[in-house]
Amino acid sequence: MKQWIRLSLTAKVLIGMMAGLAIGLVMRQFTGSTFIEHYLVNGVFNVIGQIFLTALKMIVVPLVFTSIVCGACSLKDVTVLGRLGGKTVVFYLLTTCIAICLAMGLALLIGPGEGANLESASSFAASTAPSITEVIIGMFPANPIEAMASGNTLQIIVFALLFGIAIAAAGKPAEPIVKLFVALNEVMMKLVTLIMNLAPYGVMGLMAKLFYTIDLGAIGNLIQYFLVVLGALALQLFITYCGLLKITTGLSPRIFLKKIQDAFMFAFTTASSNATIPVTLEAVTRRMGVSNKVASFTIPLGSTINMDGTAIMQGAATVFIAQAFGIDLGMSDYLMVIVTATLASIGTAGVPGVGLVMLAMVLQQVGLPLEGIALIMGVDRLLDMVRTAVNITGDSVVTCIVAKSEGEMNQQVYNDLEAGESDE
Ligand code: DAS
Repeated sequence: MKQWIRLSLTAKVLIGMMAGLAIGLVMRQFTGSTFIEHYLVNGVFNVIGQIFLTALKMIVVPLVFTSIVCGACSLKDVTVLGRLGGKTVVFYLLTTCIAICLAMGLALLIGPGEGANLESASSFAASTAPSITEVIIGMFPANPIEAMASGNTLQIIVFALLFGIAIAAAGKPAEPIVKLFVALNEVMMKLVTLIMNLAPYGVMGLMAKLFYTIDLGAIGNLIQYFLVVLGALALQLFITYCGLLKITTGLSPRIFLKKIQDAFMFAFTTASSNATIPVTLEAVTRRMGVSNKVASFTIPLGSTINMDGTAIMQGAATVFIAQAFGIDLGMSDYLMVIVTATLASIGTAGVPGVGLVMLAMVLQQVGLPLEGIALIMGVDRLLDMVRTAVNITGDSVVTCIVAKSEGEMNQQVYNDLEAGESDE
């Protein structure tokens, strides 16, 4: 027991993950047993996993609201926010476009769908592509309470920014509110640490159920597609992000990768950028020295509008499905995929499986058979875990780049490998 307490959170999560995987594979040997299915898979393991996920999601809205209000009201010069926001969005869109081009280039090179010769059959219910104007207008909440109740992250971000700026503009009379939100933010971070202690158990439950239910047969057929997506995700992680970080800030990518690992693991096991916001915020502020003023804006914003991992899946899947159904796509089709997948990621909330739903929108845009999605559904849950981890890593890299350029990063903390190690 004493050894367990001394272990780092990442080690505990990894042990929880391996234990869940092993339990899931052992339970597969007894598929069909009512006891296993009812009391274990959909009972104990499902409950533990869902409680952990729900607890993380429970704190996203209050944490995002308090940390952005805190960040915004400490911004003395509103133009800083304009410059900060502009830089953030430009880098988010840049990394997403690079991600899609990487994925489509790799899929065209490898040709994972070549020779499948599938025929088109039933259709897949698709959602319509939000136009640019709809996305922009939709960012402003008609009712901020409803935005919080429905977890509309983009609308919460916009309201919190405006509310925080108004507090700063109100000056002395609003000082008690500033103190209140600073205290609230501290409390929220403490709540994050408390909930993170549930992680190893929650992760074990999530993985046990996943490896009991996943269709292993499907993975054999799609191993090429699976490897293409993994390859593109790895290129984005180690080439795009590490290259961008080094070139634009001179910061060490090795230190960044070491310090992002807790958030990376959380995103991997929860497959939800939104649920991982608290952990990502802690990683970039306490471990990398980014000021809350920047992180409280860029991280929640990134978990909603910046999903490079998802864009990689959509780019690779589009090429894979076109090849599998023997459909030749032209350059204009590929450009349409880039625009649609980027828009799709802007309007997509960071929750499990949402990338697959938005893929329907991308396929429809280029006239590909929607049932192609059924082809990749079997392996999507596993890929969702990896691409979500890449999504939050992209958010964190851009946060470091923007913070460094704004002089809002304590480089001493960044370079200190022990800084902000989560207290076990
Ligand atoms: N799971 C989503 C996220 O939280 C990504 C996806 O579905 O592609 O980022």
